Amino acid sequence: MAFDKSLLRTAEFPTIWCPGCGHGIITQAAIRACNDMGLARDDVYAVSGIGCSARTPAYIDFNSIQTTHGRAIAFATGMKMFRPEKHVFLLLGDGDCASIGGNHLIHACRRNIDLTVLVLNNFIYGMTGGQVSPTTPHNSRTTTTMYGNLDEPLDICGIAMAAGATFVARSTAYHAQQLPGLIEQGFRNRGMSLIEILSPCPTGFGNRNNYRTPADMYDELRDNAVPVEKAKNMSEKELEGRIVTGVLKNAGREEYVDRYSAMLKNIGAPDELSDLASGNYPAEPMRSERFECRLSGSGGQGLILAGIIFSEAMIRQGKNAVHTQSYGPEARGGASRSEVVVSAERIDFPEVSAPDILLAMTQDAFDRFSAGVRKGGAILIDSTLVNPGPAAARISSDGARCFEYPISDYAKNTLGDIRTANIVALGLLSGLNGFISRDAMLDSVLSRLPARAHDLNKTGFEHGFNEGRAMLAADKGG
Ligand SMILES: Cc1ncc(C[n+]2csc(CCOP(=O)(O)OP(=O)(O)O)c2C)c(N)n1
Ligand code: SF4
Repeated sequence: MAFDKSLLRTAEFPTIWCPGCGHGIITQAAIRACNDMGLARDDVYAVSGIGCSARTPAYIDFNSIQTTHGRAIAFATGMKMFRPEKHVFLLLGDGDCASIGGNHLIHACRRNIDLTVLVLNNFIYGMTGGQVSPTTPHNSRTTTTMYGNLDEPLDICGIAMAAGATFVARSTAYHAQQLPGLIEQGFRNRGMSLIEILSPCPTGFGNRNNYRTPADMYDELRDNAVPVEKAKNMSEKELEGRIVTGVLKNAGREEYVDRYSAMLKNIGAPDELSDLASGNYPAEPMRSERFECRLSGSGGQGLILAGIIFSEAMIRQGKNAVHTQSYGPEARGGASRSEVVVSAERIDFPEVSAPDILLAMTQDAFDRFSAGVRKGGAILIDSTLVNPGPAAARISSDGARCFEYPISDYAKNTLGDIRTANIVALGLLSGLNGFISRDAMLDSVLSRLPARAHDLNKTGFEHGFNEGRAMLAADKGG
């Protein structure tokens, strides 16, 4: 069994773990499993939530991420969908996995997504000082069950099996020799794998439950373990208080990412995208590899739709584009934001940090976002609703340009339909930015609207485009 120390981030040592804690043994077993499979550093993503167990990715030199408490499976699902070729494995505490994250666990098992979840079950919330967890044994004492735990412990493996995980196993930190093999089987299973590993917590659990030393806790794991093959011939009574170890379930079933890929193929998604990306739309090249756009205002102004249209226009032009949206709980009137990242390259980070273009269609949006525009970028203001006031001088001294147009007034009073304001704004943005093809944007607008709305919106878009071009010419001239 190999152990490649170069996979440890020794600069992070010493670890935070207390003497006798089982988490270090499990970390070592995970590294051994990767070594035995010949996995390179870049083949593996390690994901955790929050807790003593969740510190493990900090000590292993894979691509690692520590996420929020209980949400690691959700993050890992996104990572697996985006990079299906990677081995994504998780290191979760029993609280992380079965309390706050219990729902994510159930649904990941149901989907049979290709994740390997190691549950470091120490029967307690270790990091926060030893509160009761879903796996705390009946009658055990914790800081929140001082007179003994009234609840029965949750069987995490049982839940995973019932919910549809395809590989489920159990072991303990005492069984250090057995662990790498089980973890390797989990990695090799194409689907959801869960390996529960009982891990002594002398500080939070042992001290309160009459274990004299950490070694007592390991002795108990040794003495109570029963291999699953032997357990099959034992009665329920004989199994009381015993730990059934080994592979509890190993049953293949179609994996989620594979099903998703098959669906994309069936609906012809790749062809559809390449049809859209016809690339026959002349436009100036973008100034930078990555271009960010933020469309901000309030609910009901059509900014989410505008963001989708913007992204699709970029794809038509042969670029990659990612659209994200954020809006308040109100259907109308609450803050609304639509963001688009455009790049000729693959987009790894989908969020806008310093936009090249900001559209502000409410005063609140302008006040919140105008300071964050990139140097050399442009702000388009709906002057019907926004007064830039003294901020305009600051914006130009920051190196951004501010353009104003009465978008809402024109949509409402000239076109006679306030709902066209978002399309007028897209016309203005296209006119102001040479790298946006007028034809690509207009085709995207029309493809997203019903035929009866085409004429009005085409008029609004073209008016906006011409006004944008005129403002740009005046700006350059000035
Ligand atoms: C959303 C949220 N809720 C609560 C906490 C506080 N918190 C931090 S770790 C933890 C529990 C840790 O227990 P477990 O997941 O079993 O891991 P262990 O520390 O025992 O390894 C809690 C409740 C938090 N950080 N975030
Ligand atoms: S509190 Fe418990 S789980 Fe946390 S490091 Fe210490 S022994 Fe390990």
